[in-house]
Amino acid sequence: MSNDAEVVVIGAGFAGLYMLHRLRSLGVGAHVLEAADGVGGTWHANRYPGARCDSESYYYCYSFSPELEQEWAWTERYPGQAEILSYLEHVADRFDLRRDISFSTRVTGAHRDGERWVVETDRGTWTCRFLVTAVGCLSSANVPDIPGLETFTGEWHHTGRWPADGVDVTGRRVGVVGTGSTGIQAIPVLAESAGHLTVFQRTANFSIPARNAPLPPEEAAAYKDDYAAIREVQQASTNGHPFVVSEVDVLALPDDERRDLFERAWERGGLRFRAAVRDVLTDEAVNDTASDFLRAKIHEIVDDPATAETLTPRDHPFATKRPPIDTDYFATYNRPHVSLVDVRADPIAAITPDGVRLASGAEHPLDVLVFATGFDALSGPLLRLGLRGADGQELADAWAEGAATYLGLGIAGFPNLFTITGPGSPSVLTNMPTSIEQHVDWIADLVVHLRDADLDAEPTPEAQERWAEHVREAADATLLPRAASSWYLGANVPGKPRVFLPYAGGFARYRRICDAEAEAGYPGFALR
Ligand code: N01
Repeated sequence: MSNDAEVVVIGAGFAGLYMLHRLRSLGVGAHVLEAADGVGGTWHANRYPGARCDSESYYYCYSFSPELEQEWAWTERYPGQAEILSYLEHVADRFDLRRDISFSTRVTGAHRDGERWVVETDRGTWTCRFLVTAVGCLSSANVPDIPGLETFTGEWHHTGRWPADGVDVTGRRVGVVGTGSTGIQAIPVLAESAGHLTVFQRTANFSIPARNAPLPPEEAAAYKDDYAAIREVQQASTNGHPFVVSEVDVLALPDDERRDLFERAWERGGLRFRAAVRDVLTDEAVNDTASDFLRAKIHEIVDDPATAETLTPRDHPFATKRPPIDTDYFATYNRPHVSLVDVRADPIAAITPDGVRLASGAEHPLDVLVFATGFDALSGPLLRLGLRGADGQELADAWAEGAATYLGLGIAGFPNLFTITGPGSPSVLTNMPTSIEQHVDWIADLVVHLRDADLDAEPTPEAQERWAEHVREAADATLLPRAASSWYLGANVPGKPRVFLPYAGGFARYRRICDAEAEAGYPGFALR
C-alpha cells in the first residue's frame, strides 16, 4: 500500500522546510521525504572541519517570519555549520514541521501513473499530484575516479559526506585533494592538528579573507531593527546580498587610489570584495585590476616564492569561478608541516595502499585522504533521483545534451514537477536562502492555482528552449564562461555536457521574469 499526499517534497534542507511550511499555510497537504536522519540538507551533510557559510549570518537565513528573525541570535559574522544546523532544527521545531517529514527515506525513482506521480523510496512508495524537488544544487558528491582508491589502507572521506562524529587527524599524515571553497576552508583547520598536511592542487584559486569574528550584540540588534530595509535591498540586488555593487569606475582612478580602494575592500573581506568596484564580471580590464591585486596579495602572504607562484591563479579571471573566502588559507602554507603539490604539473596517477602516487612516480604516504573535490552541481542531484517523465522518458535521456529547464523551475515532459533552484535558476550565483524563498513562494502560488483550477502544468518545449537561449546569453554577457574548469559549466565532472548551468542575469531581473510569468497566467507552461 502506498502513502499519499497532495504534494511530495524531496529534501528537508533550507528549501524543503520552507516549502512544507508555505504549502501548509496555504492549506495544501504536503509530505517531505529526506534521505538523512535529520533536517538541514547541505548543512547536515557538510560537517568537514572549517565548514562555514560565505554569506553573513544576518542574511543567510529565512525572511518569511519576522518573529523568527527577531528571536534567533547569530553568534558569529559568518555562521559555522553547527550553528546553521541548529537554526534549521529550531525552524523545524518552531513551525512543527517534523510531523510531515519522513527521515532516513531515500527516493530511488519517480514515474507517472496516469495523472499522479509515484515516488519510490527505500522505505515504501508515495503517490502525489505534485512533486517538488528540494535537493539542493551541491549535494551530489564528486569523488574522482582515481585508480587504486579501493586499495588505500588509510581512511578517506569526501567533505560533503563527512562523518557526523568527526575524523581525528591528530598527528596523522593528511592529504587534501581540491582547493575550491571547501578545501580552502578545511585546509587551515586540518593543519592545526595534522602531523603533516599535503595539499594536491589542480587549479590555483583566488581567495579573500573572510574576517570572521563574533557578532557584537549591538550590531546584531541593529540588523534586527533594520530587517525590512535589508530585505528590500536583497530583493533588488543582483546576488540576493544586502549590499549594492559600487559605482566606482576603477579604471578612472590613479594607481594609488585604486590600490587604497582594493586594500580597504581586502580589509573588510568576504564576498563584498567583489562588489567594491563596478563591472568586475563584465569588463576584462576592470577584472584584471582586481585579479592583479589578489595575485600580489598571495605573494605578500606566502613566504616561499615558488609556493606563492604555484598558489597564484593565472588561468581564469577573479570571480569567474565561485570565489572562496577564507581564514588564514594562504598563510597556512608558511607552516613547516604543510606542503603543496601541483597536480596540474604532475597529475595524480594512482592511489596506492599507502597514499598517493603521481605521474612522475613521486609517492606521498598518507593516513587520511580528504576529497574536497566538489559536486556534480545543479543537475547531478536531480539526475540521481531516477525521474521519468510523462512518456516514461528518463531525465538522463532528456538531458543527454545538458540540463534544460524553464526558469530553473520545471522541465518539459515532466508534468507537475517543480524544481527549487534547478539548473537555469540564479541559485548558486546568489545568496541561497533568498533564491529559495522566491522559488518556494512562486511554486506554492502555482500549485494553488493548479489545484483551484483543476489543471496540470508542464513547461512547453518552446518556452524551455527560449529560456536556455536566454541563460546562454546572460552567461555570455559576463566573463563567467571564461573559467574553463568551472563547475558552473559542468567542467569538473568527466563526461558532463558543457552547459553554463546557473542563470547569470541577476536575481532581481530573474524575479521580475518569474512574476511576469505568473501574472500573465503562466504562458510558458502547457496547462491542461
Ligand atoms: O568544490 P569545487 P567545493 N584531481 O568544485 C579539484 C559551495 N560552497 O566543494 O578547479 C585533482 O569548487 C578542483 O580542481 P579544478 C560554493 O558554491 C559554499 O570546494 O576542477 N583535483 C577544485 O580545486 C562552492 O563553489 C560554501 O581543476 C580535483 C576542487 O577539487 C561549491 O560549494 C562552502 C579533481 C573542487 O572545488 C563547491 O565547492 C563551501 C581531481 N580529479 C562550498 N577533481 C559556503 O560557504 C576536482 N578537483 C556556503
